[in-house]
Amino acid sequence: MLNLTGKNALVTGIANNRSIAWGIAQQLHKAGANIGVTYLPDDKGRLEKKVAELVEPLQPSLFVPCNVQDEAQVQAAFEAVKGKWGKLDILIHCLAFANKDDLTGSFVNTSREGFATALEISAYSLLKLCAGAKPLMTEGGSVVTLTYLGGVKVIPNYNVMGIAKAALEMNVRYLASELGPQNIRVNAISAGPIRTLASSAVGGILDMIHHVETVAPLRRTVTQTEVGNTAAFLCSDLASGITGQILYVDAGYEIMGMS
Ligand code: NAD
Ligand code: 0WE
Repeated sequence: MLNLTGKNALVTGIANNRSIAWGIAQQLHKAGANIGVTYLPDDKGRLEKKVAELVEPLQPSLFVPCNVQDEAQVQAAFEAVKGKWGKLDILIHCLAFANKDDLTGSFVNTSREGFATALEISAYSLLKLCAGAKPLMTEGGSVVTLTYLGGVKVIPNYNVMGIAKAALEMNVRYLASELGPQNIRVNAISAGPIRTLASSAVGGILDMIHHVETVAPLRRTVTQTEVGNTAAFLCSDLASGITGQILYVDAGYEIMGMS
């Protein structure tokens, strides 16, 4: 059975109760894992307070700031893991960012800075977090990241995020290859569209969700809990033979050739 008792799991990307990372954290906790949470610090500490209140029921043994653009914060986060837990078993990478301007209109006009920002936060960060996790995953480990179909097929307005997700998915393969000998598995979940803070900030997400509801084999979208259950599976011994994979949790939408 799925059992994560005694496993230490660091979860990034919780912003609110709609975050996919929150769905994952809850399912990892349910399976018995010890939870550590990182959050994106802001000037007024508002997000910190909100996230702290939200995750309280999971009694996280770690709660640390980690802006992935800040080397020192990333390093400090893993220092905290080392000090508190000694070893790490599970790393959840569940964050992405592109400038809002770059998620509408003309892709060809994406700025140099906008391109770099999206790739740095959404793709390079996986590699950076894996570098921090590697020396702490002394008994092997499992890394799970979140991707989207827009990294493989053209989805209107996803634009530079599509390039970032393509890079993220290739990161998964190179990381899986390099970390495999240490029994660290690296996989991605490609989730169908879900209403979250990030997706709701994008125009037309409701139309996209409606489209999936009419076309996907299961005639619906997926929930944060379903993504969380898949993440828990990937992090468990039940998935001990799986690495380097992109697993679609999208109600089957990806297989359809005509809509
Ligand atoms: P969300 O807004 O809840 O989560 C995004 C997170 O990224 C936030 O917690 C935010 O704080 C964090 N973040 C942004 N910049 C950061 C930085 N510099 N350092 C650290 N953290 C930073 O939205 P979500 O939809 O749950 O997104 C989580 C992941 O799921 C993303 O990778 C997204 O691409 C992916 N995804 C989302 C959907 C969807 O439809 N919602 C579908 C497929 C994949
Ligand atoms: O990966 C994502 C969302 C990524 C995202 C969203 C935002 C909105 C607010 C990254 N950066 C930002 N920056 C902001 O300022 N998804 C998979 C959800 C999503 O985003 C889309 C989608 C879907 C689905 C954008 C265009 C089209 C479809």
